[in-house]
Amino acid sequence: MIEITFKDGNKKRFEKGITPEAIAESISKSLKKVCVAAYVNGELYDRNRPIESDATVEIITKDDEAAFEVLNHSTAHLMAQAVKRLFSDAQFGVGPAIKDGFYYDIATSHKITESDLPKIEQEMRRIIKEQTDMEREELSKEDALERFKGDPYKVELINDLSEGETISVYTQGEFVDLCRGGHVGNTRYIQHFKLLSVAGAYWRGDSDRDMLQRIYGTSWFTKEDLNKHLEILKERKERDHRRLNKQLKIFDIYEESGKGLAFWLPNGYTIRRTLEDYVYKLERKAGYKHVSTPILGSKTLYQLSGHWDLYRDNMFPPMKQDDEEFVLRPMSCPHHMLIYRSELRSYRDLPIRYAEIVTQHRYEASGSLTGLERVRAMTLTDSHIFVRKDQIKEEVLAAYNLILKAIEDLGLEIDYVELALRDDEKGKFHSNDKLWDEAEAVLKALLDEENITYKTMTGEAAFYGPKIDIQVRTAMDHVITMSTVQLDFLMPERFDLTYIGADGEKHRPVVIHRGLISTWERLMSILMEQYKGAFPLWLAPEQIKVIPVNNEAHQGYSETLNERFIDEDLRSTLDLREEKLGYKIREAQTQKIPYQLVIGDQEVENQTVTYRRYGEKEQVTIDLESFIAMIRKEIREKTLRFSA
Ligand code: TSB
Ligand code: ZN
Repeated sequence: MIEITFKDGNKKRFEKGITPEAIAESISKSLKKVCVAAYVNGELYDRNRPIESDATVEIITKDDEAAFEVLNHSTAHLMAQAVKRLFSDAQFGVGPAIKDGFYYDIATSHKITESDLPKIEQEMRRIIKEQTDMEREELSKEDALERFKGDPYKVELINDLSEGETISVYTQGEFVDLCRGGHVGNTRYIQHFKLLSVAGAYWRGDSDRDMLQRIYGTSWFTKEDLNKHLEILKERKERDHRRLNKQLKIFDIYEESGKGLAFWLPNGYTIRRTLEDYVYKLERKAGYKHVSTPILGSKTLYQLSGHWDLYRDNMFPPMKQDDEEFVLRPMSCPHHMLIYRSELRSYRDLPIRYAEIVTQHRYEASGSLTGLERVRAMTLTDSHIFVRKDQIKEEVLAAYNLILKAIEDLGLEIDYVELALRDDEKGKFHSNDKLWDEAEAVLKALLDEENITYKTMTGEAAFYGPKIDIQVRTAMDHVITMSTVQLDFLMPERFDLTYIGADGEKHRPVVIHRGLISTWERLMSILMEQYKGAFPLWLAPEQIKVIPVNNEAHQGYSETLNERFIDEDLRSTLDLREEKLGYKIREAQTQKIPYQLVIGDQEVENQTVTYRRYGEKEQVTIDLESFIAMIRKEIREKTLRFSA
């Protein structure tokens, strides 16, 4: 007999070899029904794995997060078995459970496409009907290597296991897989799943190694949960900026020109220029001075700043010319340090706020590139603010509040605020502990004093200092950084920046790095997803479309209107194509143009306009001057209309 201790401290004796499922049954029939697996002394056990000695046991039921993982991981195995039956040369990499499902990486000569997925699902259902047990077995390293010989991926995984680690394999029918567990115990427990997509994935994420084929799927305990999840996925897909872009034509990325290098198309570039004007104005009001600095910098500049040592992985390699080496800048901070250093500064000059809309390049892993959200060439709404220590708090707060104002004007939603600190990973952060401790303490105290709710993340700081990041959630459920305020005690040291204090002595300033509303690229992806293309009037690439009912009769007045709107700095176009009126109106509708004007006899005669606002049904006729006044007001106030 063995003694089992439960979470609540209760103890009970059982036969040696009792399984979690049998323990659950001994408590109640209904617990057995929802028992998926168990933690036995903290280790994940399958429901059918015998317990051999005294232990604490916590039953995992369907509602626990761990159960979802067990189910999805089991479904990955089931899928692998089905794939192996269909494509007999298939070999397998790793197949973990992930946030909303699972994937498995597969090597096979068959090019797997989405059209294969129903076939694989069908084979999976066949295996479910076979009600195959998933049985665990523990092996020595030699036996494991013997079992998987001829399977290079599994052999590599086995060889990488540390000494003394238990090696377990799971057998279900003819299919054997190296796996830590846990599993659901029998294929019949897998019912409500769907295979979702196929992608390429390098073996162990290393672009120098084999490219495998990855199938993604998702598995749930009830049909309702599965359907609910599929509905969410569908909505996400529809809101994905890469998909919306097909209609909106904001940007494009061409294989021939390079991955992660976005081109701005007319619609996108119009929005970008509008945003540029907006940012310059906002910053002028807040006391920033605008500068412009070169995109190329000498390698020595980046050695001095610390980027070369601590940020090189994110930089494109240097270019050699004559005796000099240059890099494409990944950041503009060093340039702004030089401007600061070029003059003698007094304590009375501070704060000095240099702002620049900076084009920069970063080497991002090709697998991480996502439309406009993560690119390799980007233009950042950047600033470096040089302050005395006694000005840190005020200036960080001012920067933070300016960010909030911009986010509000843009109608965006913040997911949360993050305080990003360093951890002890080598080669990622500068090594002066004293400077780190001071900078981290200042930011933390500031957030606490201001009652700003935030999450702390270690290991996410910049190499030069801690940051406050403002995070948003994308359609694909990625959390990404939109805005940032960073405290830097390092670069002022490395550049030997000083100012003359009231005491006549030299002092060291502190630098605040501030990203206002991210890069144009990332911001545009966020705006597209937020508005699904129905941009508020002030941002809309085309604000007014003038459509004459009849070209011959109404062209003159329509042209007058269009020119007048353009003179008023409104983005208006005239549709004189030989198309049917209904067609033109529908097209303006699908392009989500905020104001569609239909001009006929009445309008010409009365010098009025008849408009329909995007997303609204009724048509309104008003005189021209009132229309212009209304539009200008809507632009000035940056009115948000959630009519997407
Ligand atoms: C704020 N030196 C600071 C600057 O002064 C800096 O560069 N900080 S950063 O590294 O955090 O980047 C600033 C912002 O750029 C990020 O907050 C993020 O919004 C945006 N960004 C970073 N990488 C990418 C990328 N690959 N694609 C698009 N935008 C990016
Ligand atoms: Zn910077």
